[in-house]
Amino acid sequence: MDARFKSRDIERRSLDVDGLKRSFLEWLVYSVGKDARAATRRDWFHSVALAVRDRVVDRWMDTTRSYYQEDAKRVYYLSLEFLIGRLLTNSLSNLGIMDECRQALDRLGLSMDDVVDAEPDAALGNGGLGRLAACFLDSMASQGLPGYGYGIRYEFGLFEQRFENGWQVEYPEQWLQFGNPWEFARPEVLYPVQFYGRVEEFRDSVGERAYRWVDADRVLAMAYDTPVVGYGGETINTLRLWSARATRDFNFGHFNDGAYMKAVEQKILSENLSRVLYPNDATETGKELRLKQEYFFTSASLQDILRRYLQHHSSFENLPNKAAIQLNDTHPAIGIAELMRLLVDQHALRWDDAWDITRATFAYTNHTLLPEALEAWPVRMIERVLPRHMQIIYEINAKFLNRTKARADGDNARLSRLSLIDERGERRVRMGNLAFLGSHKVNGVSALHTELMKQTVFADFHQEFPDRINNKTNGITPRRWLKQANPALSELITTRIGEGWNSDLSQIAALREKADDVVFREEFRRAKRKNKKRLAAYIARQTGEEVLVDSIFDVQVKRMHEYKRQLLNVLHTIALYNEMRDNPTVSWVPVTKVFAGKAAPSYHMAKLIIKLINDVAKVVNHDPSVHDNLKVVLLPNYNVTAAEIIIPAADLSEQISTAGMEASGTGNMKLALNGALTIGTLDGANVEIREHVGADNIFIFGMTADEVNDLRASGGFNPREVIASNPSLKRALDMISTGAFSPDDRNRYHPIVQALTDGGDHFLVTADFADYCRAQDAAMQLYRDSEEWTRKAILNTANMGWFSSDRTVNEYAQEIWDVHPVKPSHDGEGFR
Ligand code: 8GP
Repeated sequence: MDARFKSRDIERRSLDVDGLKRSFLEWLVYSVGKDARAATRRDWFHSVALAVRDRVVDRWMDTTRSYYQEDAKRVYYLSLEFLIGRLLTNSLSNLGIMDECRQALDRLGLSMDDVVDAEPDAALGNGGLGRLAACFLDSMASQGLPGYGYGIRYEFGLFEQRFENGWQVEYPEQWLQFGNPWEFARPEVLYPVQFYGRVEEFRDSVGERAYRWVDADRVLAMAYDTPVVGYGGETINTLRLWSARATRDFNFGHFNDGAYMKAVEQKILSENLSRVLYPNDATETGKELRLKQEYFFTSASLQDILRRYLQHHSSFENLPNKAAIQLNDTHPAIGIAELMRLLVDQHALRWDDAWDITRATFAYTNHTLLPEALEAWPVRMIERVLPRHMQIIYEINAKFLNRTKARADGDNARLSRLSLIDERGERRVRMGNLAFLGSHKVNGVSALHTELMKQTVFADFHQEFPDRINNKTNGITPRRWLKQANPALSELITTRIGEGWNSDLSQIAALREKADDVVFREEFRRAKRKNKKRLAAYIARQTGEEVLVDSIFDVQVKRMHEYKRQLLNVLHTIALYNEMRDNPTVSWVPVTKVFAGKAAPSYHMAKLIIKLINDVAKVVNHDPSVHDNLKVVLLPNYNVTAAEIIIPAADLSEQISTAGMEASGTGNMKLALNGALTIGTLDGANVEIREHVGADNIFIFGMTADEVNDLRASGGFNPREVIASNPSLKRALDMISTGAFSPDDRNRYHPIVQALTDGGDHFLVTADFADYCRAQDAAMQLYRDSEEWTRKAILNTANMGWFSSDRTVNEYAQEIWDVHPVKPSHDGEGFR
């Protein structure tokens, strides 16, 4: 081999400081095309990312080869969202070369923070469901599980949120504008995906009735692969995202006729499929383009999965032993009809065999019980866009209902609830029912949520298939959410208990005994304070507001939604503001209320709540009579990167949804792991967090899910009575309704006041207000005793081990997927 190539080859793998430094420079000069003097921070980021990527490629290929050679069963995680965030720190940390990289940059006169900050945040998701998918990728790779993520490579991720005059304004998120150094384009991995057209019936070679989908439009799905680096760098898995390509870039005929727009029209329309992520969290868009996106990535992924399977197999009966496909909510549920189509129409399997294979291959995770978020596509639309799939869905439904009818004793109401077609009003396909029926396992994401699934949306299905529903409580990756986001605390932890917790978070329980150690408490507080200073500086940069580092950082960060009850927090803020003004001589515990979160662009109420928070902030923050004891900030553009700064700095974690409405929550886990105390309702995973951290170390308040259910069933309550009996609530609401926070438009908040009063207060904000204030007071009292507070904070961190997503994916692997870790053989000169 040419000696020059050989030395370069070794260089690409070297992990020492000098080797890294030389690689950075080499990439800068020969790929970015800049000289060190002229390079911008972004140029350096690209050079560093490409150099780091070099160091994972061999291991990535080894991993893929091992899966292939062992013909291992793979799990395919199909998700319309992957909220991965930045990858540089993540890759360096999982490869174990963080310090080496820092030193190499240092020798080049560069700061690691500057380089890290030049990376855009990959926001290919809305919220919890998308972030969970990203945590699962990290955990699958870290556990050595053969796991692939499949999704869409959106050209524009979740919108960038800015505040203009206190209102949310959305801007396009151009994360790919300067290129993406982590991905590998695979122009040769291309699958056709069809839309529209019609179905033709014919007789196959043995004279059986068969169908083919003809006269359809075609779009191509092209793959982009991103390596997913597991902890320790042993396993490198793949996230494969599809991008839409037109079958023909350009119509020469139109161009020659001078119709220049028309010449490229088809290309633009086709490629719109992967243009943008729908910014809807828990509300359905009802748009044809969304349905097409769902089918587009599902079909391409299934074609790819079958291609991989057929490399080793010549018939399909083993598919469920070699592939587990997890549906991340119903967005990819059309895949059930698509796999049936591929098996029956293209591979000529018998219907019943195809159905057994399909059901044994798919499993479905439900992430929300909110009725408006349960997907139901108009039959009319599916008939037009995916005509063959509509027939298949009808067929699945007919066979199922026929079988069920025999046992249903003429209970037609029950049959119509079980049907895949909702016949009330415009006929619609219930994607949840399709996902349930086409899967061998269906899971909820916390113990409470899973129980509620059995009692509510899937009650009839649960009766029909009592073994199908199971629980898999969510988790979070401790690598990103403790090790990387909170170096101060994670270094402290490691000095005491070693670094085993990085790959086995249950080991963090060894910190329990440190809660009684005064020296450790002092160091724990010091780490928290460091993080609070970092957040205070960030707040100042983002909002211009100066906050007291020694105030309680009371944090509510999540999507803006009425059920998450940011309004309850705002009402408490106003009540506290009033108390502070009324009692200026009391020595108050200073409080900083930190909010962040995006609202769906069409969700007017959520946007109005954003404006209200900003309006309240304006009044409170500039009122000298509260002596800086209270500050309110709403940080713009909440995303993974912002979360990494906010979460480690939190003292109090707001998890205050109406009980029964938050499926699980994962922010609650990140905050508790980072030593924040939770103030929360018995909702979602809060219930399990209480069990783990201990009832003494969490502030629980409010109605339970059963109480909420009973109250609603009994016809609700009269919020006006509740308000009249609570003077501080009444005063806060009166201020909102009379324009104390909106002197320029006194009626601005009429819709909010209306919803909380005559509207019946569906989310029970007023009903839970008094108990919430009691819990807030208890938290403030406790904060005065900083030793006791710290003790409880340490116990939170120490008791959160179970909430690692490693535990969660292992449960999926054992109880749903039946996949096992594969140890890749690295025979090359890899590292470590
Ligand atoms: C979220 C749930 O709201 C949250 O409680 C849970 O922790 C998370 O999923 C992960 O399981 N649900 C969604 O993000 C969701 O339903 N989004 C889809 C509508 C887009």
